[in-house]
Amino acid sequence: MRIWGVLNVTPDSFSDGGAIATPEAAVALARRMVADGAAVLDVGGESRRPFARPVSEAEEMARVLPVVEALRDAVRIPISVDTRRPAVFRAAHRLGASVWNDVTALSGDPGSVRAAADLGVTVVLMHMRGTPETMQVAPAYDDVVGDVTADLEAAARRAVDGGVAPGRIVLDPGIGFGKNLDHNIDLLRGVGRLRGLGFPLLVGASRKSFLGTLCARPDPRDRDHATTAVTTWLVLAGVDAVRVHDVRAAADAVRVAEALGRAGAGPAAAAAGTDAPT
Ligand code: HH2
Repeated sequence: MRIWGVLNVTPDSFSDGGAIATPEAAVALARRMVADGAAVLDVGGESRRPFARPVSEAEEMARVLPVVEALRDAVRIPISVDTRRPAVFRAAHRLGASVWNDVTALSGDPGSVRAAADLGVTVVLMHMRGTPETMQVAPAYDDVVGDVTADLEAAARRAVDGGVAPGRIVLDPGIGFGKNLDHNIDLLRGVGRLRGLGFPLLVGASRKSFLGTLCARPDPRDRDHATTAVTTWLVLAGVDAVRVHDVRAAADAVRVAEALGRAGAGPAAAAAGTDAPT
């Protein structure tokens, strides 16, 4: 399991808005995330929280590009940029970004698929119904796992048909994007079906509001323990990567869950006395 550290350079992100006001602050946080075990840093300049207002392309560039440039010289792990705009990603790519995280699954702009194909970068195709401004109004699915699987399969096909190499595609069910509490739970429980599409899976549940509802934690910064529980579940479910704010906690969860998974310490083994609980 690989850990993607979230670096939001936005004044209004739902859990950490305004925490990174300068490229220097981003570098300091990035260094800590790398030391804690991050495999990728995901830089975002436009909040995706429900009902968020879009920022202009110029404003997004002004937020993201200086941070990407500063990170390029400071860390050795891949830098991802969370943007729905090909122009922003192209500019970030020139400065060293090598992964495009797109919550619109390359449908946010008519030039998105072309840009991803031209640049040959790894691209995250995330599932969302509607836009951040509208997605939580009345999300409805026949069968959320089946519907998300079909939508992601279609998004991957669109990308491949447009020239994106299949080996460059990562899929993401888009926890919290046009989903209610039950949808999010069903998706996490059924994440194994998404693996059947044959692409690596990234999941971003960190600090999201369904965890606040489940655990009665209205402040997103109080949701890291709940996030860690989800990370453990995702390791055991065979997911390839998680996108989290607290990299250190996730790294510990991954180590423990992978050790338990490897030991085959499931209920049957424990009952047979083949695995001591300590
Ligand atoms: N979630 C958020 C943003 N980008 N990208 C992917 N691939 N998957 C996600 O689940 C995802 C994402 C929302 O979380 P965050 O970045 O913490 O907040 P905000 O969008 O308010 O900055």
